[in-house]
Amino acid sequence: MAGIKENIPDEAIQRLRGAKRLAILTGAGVSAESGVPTFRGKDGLWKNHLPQQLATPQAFEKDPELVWDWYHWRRKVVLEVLPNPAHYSIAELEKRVPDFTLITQNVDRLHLRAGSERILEIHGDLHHARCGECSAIAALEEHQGLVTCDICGGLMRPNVVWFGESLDVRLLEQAFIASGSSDFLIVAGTSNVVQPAASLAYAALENGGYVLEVNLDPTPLTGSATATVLGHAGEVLEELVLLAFGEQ
Ligand code: BJW
Ligand code: ZN
Repeated sequence: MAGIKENIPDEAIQRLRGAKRLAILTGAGVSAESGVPTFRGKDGLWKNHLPQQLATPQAFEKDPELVWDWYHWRRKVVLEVLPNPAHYSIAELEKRVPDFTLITQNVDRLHLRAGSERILEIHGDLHHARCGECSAIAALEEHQGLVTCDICGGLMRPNVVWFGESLDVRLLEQAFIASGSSDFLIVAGTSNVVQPAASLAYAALENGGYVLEVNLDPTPLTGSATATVLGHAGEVLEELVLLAFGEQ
């Protein structure tokens, strides 16, 4: 697309090319071009429910069947779509910079399917359930409706992190170490409003890292990021890899 190349600062290209420790934080916008609805976009609504209201322990307590139906639907959606150039460009960057960490808020596993290996899924994933009674984890396949535990018979829940719940301490620590010690952090396709993920970019900035934001629109991070490129993540990241490392 005309203009993308001109919008990527030369300094970002140089710094990425020379990066020793690269971290990338992704959000729903990175999967948007695959056809996965974002959380806060106008396409995020499901049967008139706001995602922000379904992704809570309170919603599950009140109506577990409704919440499970939404997660089964989302699992089906992500299984029917393919990774896009944003996912593939990120997988390519992992090959170019040996000290690499991908931190994703996405639960769709599209990064894995695109070939990324070093991934911290800090908000969990859509393809597993966790028992509310015995904490057993089970893979989801043809499941529909409420999911019960094969081990104890208890009600299972999606293996994701809802609002008000703590993230896995070990994963979160690794995410802060990776972003805080990175010399280059790309923050792509996230509204950067959900904590603690939204603090990762500031950890990088405080330690002198170059933070390149890629988003369709400005976010609360935009004023603080070293640079922001407004555009589709697939196009911008593909161009960035090309400019920094040549032909893929
Ligand atoms: C494109 C594009 C294209 C589109 N190319 N770009 C401190 C202060 C205030 C509040 C809190 C705080 N600490 C904790 C909280 C409470 C809460 C929170 O952050 N609330 C804020 C909303 C105010 N956080 C929590 O509850 C967290 N728990 C926690 O911290 O525990 C301890 C604690 C609890 C309570 C108080 C204090 C401490 C847990 C957060 C878990 C978030 N879970 C979810 C659901 C996961 C499972 C599921 O998917 O169902 O995670 S919510 C949802 O938001 C999901 C996402 O991963 C997450 C982030 O969304 P994301 O990815 O940024 O998507 P969008 O839709 O918001 O943005 C998409 C962006 O892409 C947009 O900017 C578009 O422009 C862009 N875009 N197409 C490039 N093609
Ligand atoms: Zn159980």
